[in-house]
Amino acid sequence: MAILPIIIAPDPRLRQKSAPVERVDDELRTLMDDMLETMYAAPGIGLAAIQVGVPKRVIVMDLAGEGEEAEPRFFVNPEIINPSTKTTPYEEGCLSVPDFYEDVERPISCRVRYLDYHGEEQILDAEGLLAVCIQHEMDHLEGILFIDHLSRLKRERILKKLKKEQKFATAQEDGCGDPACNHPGH
Ligand code: QAP
Ligand code: CO
Repeated sequence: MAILPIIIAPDPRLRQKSAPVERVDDELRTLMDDMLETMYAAPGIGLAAIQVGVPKRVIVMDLAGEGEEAEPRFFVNPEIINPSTKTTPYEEGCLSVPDFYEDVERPISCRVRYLDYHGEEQILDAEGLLAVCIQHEMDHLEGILFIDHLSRLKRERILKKLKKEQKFATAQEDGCGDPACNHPGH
């Protein structure tokens, strides 16, 4: 198992559309295991493969609370069958949009068809946090982030702050502590 680096917005790789998985084999299970370990280490409750740079339709999730027994879930090629017309807001975050949390309005429940860890077809009726999380993660497969559901002003403000933080982090790594310094090669 391995902890993989998580891609942070506004990295263009997060905007790629993920491709369907052709077969659930040991190589894919290794990716799912690594994604789960990466998500637990963060810690987070859901992670899509594109967040670790792999444009495949794969999601891992675990909604178990602290002190509860782990409940890992794996979704390969998920499809939403019948989202409810009734929607509700939920305050979402994202490992690729660290430290920002905003209300997003989504269908309150949905049915999901997908392949599990063993490649078996499953159908799941999701509601509550499970429904929010599966819809958030399935957005990632289309290159969509939760901030895309916000007003343009809010989204731009968040992206600007993220960009600035990353510039600062890169400058520090490269031995220059000045956030205003953008000399090439520094
Ligand atoms: C998606 O998000 C989600 O900003 C999963 O500093 C979120 O695991 C679905 C996280 C809310 C439904 C409701 C975010 C960790 C984790 C951060 C996550 C952070 C550290 C987010
Ligand atoms: Co996310």
